[in-house]
Amino acid sequence: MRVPLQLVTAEGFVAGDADLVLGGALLGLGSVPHPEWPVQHVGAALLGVDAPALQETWLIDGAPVTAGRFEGVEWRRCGDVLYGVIELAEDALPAGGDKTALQWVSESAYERIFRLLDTQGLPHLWRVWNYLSDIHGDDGGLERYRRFNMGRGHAFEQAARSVVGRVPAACAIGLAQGPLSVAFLAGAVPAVPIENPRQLSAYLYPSDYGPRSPTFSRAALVYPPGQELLFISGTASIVGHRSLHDGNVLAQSQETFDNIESVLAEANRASRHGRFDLTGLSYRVYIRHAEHFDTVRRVLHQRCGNVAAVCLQADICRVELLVEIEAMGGHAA
Ligand code: 3EB
Repeated sequence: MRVPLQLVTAEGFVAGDADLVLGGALLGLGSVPHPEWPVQHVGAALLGVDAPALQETWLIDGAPVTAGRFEGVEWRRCGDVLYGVIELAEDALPAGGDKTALQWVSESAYERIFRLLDTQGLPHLWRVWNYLSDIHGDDGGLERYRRFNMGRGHAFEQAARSVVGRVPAACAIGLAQGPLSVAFLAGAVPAVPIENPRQLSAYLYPSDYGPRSPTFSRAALVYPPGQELLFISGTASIVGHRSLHDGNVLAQSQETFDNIESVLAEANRASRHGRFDLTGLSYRVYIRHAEHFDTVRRVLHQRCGNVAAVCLQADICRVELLVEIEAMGGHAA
């Protein structure tokens, strides 16, 4: 029987049937075996789970899986859907430029991804997961997240991708350590980008937030064969372009769900195959301070019911933001 593209979460490490696996992520701390498919290591403490790590695995079936390693990008493909991961340490600096190491690896990671996608004939990035260490650290007079944005945006332009409008859903999260890590889903057909009327599009943020605006959409509808998936990007307590409720995790959590509800309503307007509901999505929740976990979880359950959620202690890309939440869902098309 054909398995639609679906994300399965398990405690610890599960070997699984490689013929059905596209790739995945390992969320948590400690060492874990590396399976034979691309895995993004998200080295952040899990909150509210006893296991040291959770394994998320994208299952798919329908065409033979092909796989490879291209310029450091580990990838697997099934039909017209491709998942890949690239991890780049910030130790290689090109000589003589004015780019910092992080800026350069950010640019390089995306350049390699776009070259792979062009080679594979699957040019459309759907969803990207970005992780970098010390996200607020200074990097040649600019915050590291801002350097990351300079590199990412430049690579989009170099690869002839739009930096406004048709851009992928994403998250960009700070971890205590580790290389720049970028995982992605891509396909043959473009994603349908969704914006949030409560928020200025991130690609239009003013230069107060850095010399180059971030390159992501608030959400994306994507179309693997026979399916419609919704990816809601990392969402925080931002209205317009301003962060709200400095120091108040309860109010930030509520504002975040107001934003998620709003972008979900936009997605439902654009959906071709039926509605998505808050209670039917699965969530990844990033919490800056572990002691805020109970408050955030209470708001999550008040707003969404008893949904599937993975909670991680991690840094959000603006210092004043205490929580960021992303979500996904899917149904038959
Ligand atoms: C925001 O709304 C919060 O740089 O890819 C959320 C999702 C955020 C994705 C990214 C950043 C990114 O601006 C931060």
